[in-house]
Amino acid sequence: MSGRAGYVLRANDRGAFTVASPTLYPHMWSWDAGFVALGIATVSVPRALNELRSLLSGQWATGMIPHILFHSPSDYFPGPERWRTQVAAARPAGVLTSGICQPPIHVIALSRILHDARRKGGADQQLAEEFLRETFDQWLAWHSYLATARDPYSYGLVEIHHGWESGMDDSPRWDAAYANVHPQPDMPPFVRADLAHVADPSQRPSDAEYAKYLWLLEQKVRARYDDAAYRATGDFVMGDVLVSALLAAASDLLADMGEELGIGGGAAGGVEQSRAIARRFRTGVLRSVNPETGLARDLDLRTGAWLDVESAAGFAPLLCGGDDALTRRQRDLLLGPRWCGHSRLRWPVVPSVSPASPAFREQTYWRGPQWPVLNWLMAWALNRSGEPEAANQLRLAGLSQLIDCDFAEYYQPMTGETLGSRDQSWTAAIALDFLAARRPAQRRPVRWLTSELPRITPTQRAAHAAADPAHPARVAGHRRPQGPSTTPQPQVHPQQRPH
Ligand code: 9WN
Repeated sequence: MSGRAGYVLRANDRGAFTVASPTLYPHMWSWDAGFVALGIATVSVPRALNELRSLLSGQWATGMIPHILFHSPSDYFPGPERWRTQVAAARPAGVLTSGICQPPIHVIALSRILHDARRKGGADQQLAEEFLRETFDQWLAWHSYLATARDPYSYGLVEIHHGWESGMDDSPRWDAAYANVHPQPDMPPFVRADLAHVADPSQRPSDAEYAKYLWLLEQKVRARYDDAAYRATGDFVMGDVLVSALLAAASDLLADMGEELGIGGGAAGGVEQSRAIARRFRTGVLRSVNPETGLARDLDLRTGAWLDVESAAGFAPLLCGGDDALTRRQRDLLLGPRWCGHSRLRWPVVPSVSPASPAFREQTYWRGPQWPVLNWLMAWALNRSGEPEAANQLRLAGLSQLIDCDFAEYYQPMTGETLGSRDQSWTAAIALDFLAARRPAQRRPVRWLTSELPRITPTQRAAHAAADPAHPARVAGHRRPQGPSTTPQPQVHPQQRPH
């Protein structure tokens, strides 16, 4: 398996970067690149670092890392001519990109690469530490972009402007949001290219969903990719718990690595900024948890409504930590009969939506199928939370699922059938990482929270809306009046560092 995974990554290597898959996704995708880099690090630390270096070449002046870097022409749609990022002053020179972002997995990947490099020692260690010194400020700028431009009212949740930004394009997490997305007749016509690359169109989002994806893209262009302008005019403004949890975890790691190498010191330095970002978003994630289900929830920032959908994003608290009792509860839930332990699953691997949920669809994209990278994330989180046995259970099940070495994009959970693209880079990469299995469990209790978040009550949101014409609640109010959320707001109590 490891030989075949290596061949897949080698075949998808275009020199300084890896395409997400050979035909369906012939470009560099942001969060794919993070997983790819950590997998490649098991074989070559320098090549893994180059992957991240290439990705950073597309960073915008705002700090945003775009979700696609278009290094060469292809039939992928929507390509650069549709994104028209030349309207944005902040776009990078020298490489064409999309104009939205994806989950911030990169510094988590970098910490794994550094770990491998230190284990190998010598030139690898030197290269990795040098890379971190060189790029620390760029990673901090990326995280700071998410923490400011995408959380202007300090709610502790990263605001996303498109389902693609969540990485889980058509997840039922976003059904309520997309119900408010209305493509207008002046949207340029389009022809999809993705369906030519899959065996069965029902594995992909529908045409109606695509029209909405393209309409949001159009709204971003019309706002000239200015986040505040989009906030005031765009149809999709959602607080994403998974992105927020990854930001918290990645910010912790950036601070840890900075401290170890003596980078970004001082009270106003990068280490402190990273710690503050981690605290804010961890608190935001924890207070999104529905006490009844034990799952974290996304927040519709236009209406103030928490969204109860049984998607794998509900396990966000497992990724960022902060509440040991909740971590144990989520571990049991994840391994239990609504999730990995569901009796009809071919492999006990995390599905994108609980098979017990009415929203579950067994072969439609992010509506149920199993995505190996999600399983990797859960195993990583369990290891980090001091749950090595549970983590190993997911790792072994994940490897069993990949035994045919197709390295598919996603899997039919009941039959184990491969779906979507084959030879998907990130699937091969996580197989390499799972196979290396060289890392001891690292218990890292994280309890730092903040008491400084404003409460997301109707009153508080009204105050923010009154003060800011671009506040999503105000915009939603103008267009389609919504009742205030009546969901009780869970309280988060700040806790102290345990050691
Ligand atoms: C849109 C590349 C990407 C992944 C996403 C996955 C899919 C793109 C698409 O492929 O999205 O970004 O065209 O469907 O949903 O998570 O990064 O693998």
